[in-house]
Amino acid sequence: VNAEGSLYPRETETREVKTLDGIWKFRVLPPVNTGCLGAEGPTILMPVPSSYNDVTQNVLIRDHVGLVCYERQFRVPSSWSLSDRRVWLRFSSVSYAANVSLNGYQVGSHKIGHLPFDIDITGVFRHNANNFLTVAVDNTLGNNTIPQGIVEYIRNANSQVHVKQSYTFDFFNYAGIHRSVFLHSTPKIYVDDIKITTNIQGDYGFVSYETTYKGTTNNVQCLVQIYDKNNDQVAHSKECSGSLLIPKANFWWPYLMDSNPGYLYTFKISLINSRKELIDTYYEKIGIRTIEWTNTSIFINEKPLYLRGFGMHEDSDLRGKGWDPVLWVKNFNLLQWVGANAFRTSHYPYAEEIYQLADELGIMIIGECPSVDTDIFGPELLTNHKLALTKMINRDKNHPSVIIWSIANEPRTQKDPADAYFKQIADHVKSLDTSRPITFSTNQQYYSDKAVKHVDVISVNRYLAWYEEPGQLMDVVANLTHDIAKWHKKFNKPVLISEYGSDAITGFHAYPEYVWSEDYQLALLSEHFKAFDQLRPEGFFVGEFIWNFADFNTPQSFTRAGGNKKGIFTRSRQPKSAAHLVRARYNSIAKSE
Ligand code: BDP
Repeated sequence: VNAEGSLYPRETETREVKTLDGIWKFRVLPPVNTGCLGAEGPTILMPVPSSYNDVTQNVLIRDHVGLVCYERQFRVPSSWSLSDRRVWLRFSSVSYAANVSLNGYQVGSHKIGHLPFDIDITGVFRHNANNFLTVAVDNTLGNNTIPQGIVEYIRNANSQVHVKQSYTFDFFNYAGIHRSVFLHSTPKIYVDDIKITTNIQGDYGFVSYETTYKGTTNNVQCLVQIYDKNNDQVAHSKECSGSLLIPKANFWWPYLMDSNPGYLYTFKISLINSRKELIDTYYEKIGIRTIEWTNTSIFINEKPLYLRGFGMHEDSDLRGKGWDPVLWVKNFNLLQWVGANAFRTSHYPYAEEIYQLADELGIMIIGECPSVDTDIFGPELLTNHKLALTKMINRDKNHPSVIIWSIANEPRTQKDPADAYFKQIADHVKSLDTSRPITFSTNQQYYSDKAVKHVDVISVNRYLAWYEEPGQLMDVVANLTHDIAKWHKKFNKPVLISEYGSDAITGFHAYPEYVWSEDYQLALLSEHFKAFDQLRPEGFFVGEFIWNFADFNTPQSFTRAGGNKKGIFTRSRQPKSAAHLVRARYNSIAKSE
């Protein structure tokens, strides 16, 4: 791998992008094979992007553990073969691990699905001929992968052995080429990265930027220009790194807090050679806003924030975790319909296009790294966990929508080693970005958690009247208000509830309310709302996130009826009864802002 893929592939005056999405060839490898090169036998058709699990009629493909191979051919435009060009392959997400070969040679490999990687194939691809691309994908999760899993060998009474992947997290371990694959071309000397941070003062906006380029040691000049929504230039500079002032700036505001939420400027960087010729140019959408936090509150543009939203998943029928613009434009329409202003990318970084939509619509994101149920806190896991955070922050750092980093979900923070482990994780994130607060979702108690002290915001997952005392709705308000207040009292930090909810089977009604019915989900949410309304005036409670936005698939278990049914929308994105209640609440909170 030659690059960590910080810049999204975009067409500009100097760059071209082709998609390699479409129907690829696919085969499942028997366990004896260690790679795809030389693999023989029939292939089947497989769409990219998609998880492979739910596309076929074959249970062995759905539940496969180990390697699969994706193959396709492509040709490269002759203009890309010129000596001043580079040609790249960009994989937006291959879960979990990928080995990429081109024309029979390995050209790159990557671990940690959910995050992109770029491979420079200049000098390797064939000009004027077909190129054979093979991607070996391994979905195996072990002790030191992020997230962790266990591979078991199950022996039956006839001594036949089969392999089983087990894991404690509660979503199906979908695998495959999950997001778009791009073939793209940049100049040989190219803009490699851009880092933006913003500040405000009165109605002034400040944009601090650092740009880096690669491919030469010669003197290259930069030209930085910032354009507003009408394409009028509002600032410019010849410095490759610096700070620009924008008078009367339009700030980036969240959805419904302002009549013009999600205002984006375009940051343009151009590299220019000594003959004053354009070498490379790239455009990044940016929002001007500040995030600040104290021991009680989070502020956006100096205004206190109250977050109302959901934990979500990348999940849908047939495509599993495959990026799908139809699904996500619908998801954002539903978020707006219901009046939400935020969601958490539980439990991994989502497709980059999703953050682009959130930037544009003013929906705030708690960006979570793919560490779920972190346990056995060894040095190798720590290294991989830090790497996952580095890659995530590298990819997502410029999105105004991302307001908080979540470093894990429900790690086993009651254990002593979690203290030192999470101190190092938190320090690592702070060394990369000090402009956003950090959190993780804890399911521990205020008296047992050993790691919350290392983060800025406390996010609590609680399943009152569901996993704890199912059916006992009458105690929710008293117990939840007591619990949340204790967290603040002990740690003196802002607190939000990052998960709560109950499963509801669409169309199952039971009144008086009974677990698993739509009526029970509605009543359970409404008891929580009473608790939140008591907590808000206390001044340290900063947000409520329902688990979950929509129903989603999980591993098979007798506690899951066709997956997790805690969505307020079904898996096909239709509202359950509770959605209407949430809509009334979220919109009325928005009106009071
Ligand atoms: C929480 C997990 C979440 C699960 C949820 C549930 O953070 O991933 O889906 O429980 O059981 O503990 O519904």
